[in-house]
Amino acid sequence: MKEVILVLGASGQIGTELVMNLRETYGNANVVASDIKDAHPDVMESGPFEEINVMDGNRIAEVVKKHGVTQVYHLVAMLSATAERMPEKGWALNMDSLFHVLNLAKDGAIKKVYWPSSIACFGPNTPKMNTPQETIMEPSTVYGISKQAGEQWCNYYFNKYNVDVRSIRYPGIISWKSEPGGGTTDYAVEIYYEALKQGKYTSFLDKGTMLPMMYMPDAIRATVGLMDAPADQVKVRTSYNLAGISFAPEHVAESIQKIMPDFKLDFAPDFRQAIADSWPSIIDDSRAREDWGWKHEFDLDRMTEDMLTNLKVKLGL
Ligand code: VAH
Repeated sequence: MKEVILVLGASGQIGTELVMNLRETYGNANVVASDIKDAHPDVMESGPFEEINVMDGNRIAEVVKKHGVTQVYHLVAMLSATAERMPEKGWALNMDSLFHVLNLAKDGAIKKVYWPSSIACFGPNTPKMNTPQETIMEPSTVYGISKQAGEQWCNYYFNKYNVDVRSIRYPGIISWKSEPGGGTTDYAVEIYYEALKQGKYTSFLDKGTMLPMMYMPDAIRATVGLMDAPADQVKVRTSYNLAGISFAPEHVAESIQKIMPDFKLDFAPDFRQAIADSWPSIIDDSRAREDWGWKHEFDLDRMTEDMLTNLKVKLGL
């Protein structure tokens, strides 16, 4: 049976690159991009795009039927910083949209679902170093609560309705092609733009704020790798811990200064510091490595070199 994939959130930071990666594998016509606004020109010009508001379950079902969709990657979410400003909207968007997609799978309209969780599902009393796959999970943010709840619903739909839904607890993700929006880890993207534009950056997270992070190519490879794994290798049906590199803002500055010695970093922590302080620093992803062969490839310096090289072209510098 031909695989046809629908990506919800194709205009977002991850969706933009995931669509392009999936189209290389499945063929442009077999990967339908969707969002509430137009996506990156590469996405719009390389294959089908449908305008979908994920709060409208009927619209999702209509597009699934129209294109004969077999798999849905549901990437739409209100991220941590934004959701703290509008808790009820954040909860509704993150949860109601997940139910629309899970119920499509329960009803047999689609075969497989990908839905990302986040290290935000952990909270202040979760062990911060080498955070285990199973541990204390008392998130203190709207986004984290929605991700923890979503994980439990994914596990419920797998056990009760045999829905093949798979999930990864993404760390902060860094990329150059599309910018993140509304996240607490966004500093780790902004710093590269500002290094090239201004030669300096003021971080909204303080010195010493170590967080789990990952370069986009690793995140895409992990996402597709999990979805391609044989179902019997996917033994965790809440969401897999995934680790790449953990660093604090000053570590990024040191990495940038190896290429741009005059780059300057200073700190002005804002409300997002409290969010970051509630999250782990280093994640144990041994279960993902054991179950489906995960291994990250980018370290901080290799990411820095790739970010600066590509951003210079993107910014016309
Ligand atoms: C955020 N980028 O900052 C997201 C991510 C682990 C953080 O989930 O909200």
